[in-house]
Amino acid sequence: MDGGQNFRIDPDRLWNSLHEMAQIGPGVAGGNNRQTLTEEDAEGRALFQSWCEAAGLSMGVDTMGNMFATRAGEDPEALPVYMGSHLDTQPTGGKYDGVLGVLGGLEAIRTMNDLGVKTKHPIVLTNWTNEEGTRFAPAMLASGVFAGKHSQDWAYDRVDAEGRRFGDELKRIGWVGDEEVGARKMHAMFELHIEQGPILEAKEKDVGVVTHGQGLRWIECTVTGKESHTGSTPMSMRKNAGRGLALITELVHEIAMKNQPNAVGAIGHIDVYPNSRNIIPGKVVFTVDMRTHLLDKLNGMVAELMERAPKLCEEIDVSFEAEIVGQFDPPAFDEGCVAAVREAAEELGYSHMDIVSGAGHDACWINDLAPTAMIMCPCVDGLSHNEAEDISKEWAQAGTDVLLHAVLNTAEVVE
Ligand code: HGY
Ligand code: MN
Ligand code: MN
Repeated sequence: MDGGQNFRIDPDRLWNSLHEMAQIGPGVAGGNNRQTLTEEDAEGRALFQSWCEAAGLSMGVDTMGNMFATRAGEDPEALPVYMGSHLDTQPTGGKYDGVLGVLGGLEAIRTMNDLGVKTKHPIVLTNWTNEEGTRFAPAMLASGVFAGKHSQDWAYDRVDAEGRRFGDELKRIGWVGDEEVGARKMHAMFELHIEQGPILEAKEKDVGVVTHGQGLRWIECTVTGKESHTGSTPMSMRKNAGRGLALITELVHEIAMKNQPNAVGAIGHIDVYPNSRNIIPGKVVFTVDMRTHLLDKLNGMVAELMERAPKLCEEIDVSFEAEIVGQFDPPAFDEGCVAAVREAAEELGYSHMDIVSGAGHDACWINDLAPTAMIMCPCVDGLSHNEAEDISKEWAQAGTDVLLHAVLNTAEVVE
């Protein structure tokens, strides 16, 4: 892109927008609790829509609540270049996970407007509904429906811990759009996201050029024993579902450690029933999260869990059931889009390295529909999904400058 070296975003404007959005759905320790389909999510969506309209974008919303803000191109027949990520957060989330990708895209568009840049292809900025999957499993639910991985009916029937349906909550907050999910076609898609890991900071790199992502399996397990009195039930007569959770927690850790390097496993979601101090747990429902970027290794990890967990439970006289409630295979991002990211970083003089994404992202599903790549910026101590998540303005600037250039180079600037 001629003169591209001079195309730089306004880091202060970006930083101000990030922190204005962070005021919506504050956490209790400086981060955010703006969970999907809550009043706070609706408030964040409304603010984002107002900013998009102020930037001259036209907003479309589909029946999963995905938001699409379009900047017209010179050739309306050309498929658009998409950017975007998600505005929903974890219950104890940070200010930048997902939000940087949405508001970084907005800043890129604001910069295009400032510079009077015209592109052949239209440009569309997206906010994907329910990327986190914490209130309504699985993660990347709405981008998954968009990519044809789940039916909308199945997605609408997902329920939260209080039994509220996704479809009812989306309607309640007033964000059921009229566009058919997945009807939109893309020329390419770029997602800017914080790394959520320690590599870029440790290697002192400004930008991560994401070549691949980890595959993920979320296995919801139910261990069933028998509720009884914690005081009067002899140890020999107990059917303690809590012990099943403990044994499987260690098993998941052991399987991940056996598959090093580049394999992870943990249990983050746990519901104990009846969860009374003086009742032996009769049932424990929990979700195993296993990930690696090698498909055969991932399938082997899951197979070992499914082979050994029932035996461990049988030995302590409790039962084991499991259901996969979320999954995607390791994505390899489009080489052309990855090259556009790498060239943009070089053109702008930012230090960069190739990296595999540890976390899942909407881009992982969109990668099955259109050429897709991701740009990552470092985060302090690699910490994320924690209210103390932090990045520097300079890191945000570098990632957004690279996003701007990768998108403009792909959307073809018209002189
Ligand atoms: O789970 C993930 O990797 C993403 O943060 N939803
Ligand atoms: Mn995210
Ligand atoms: Mn996240």
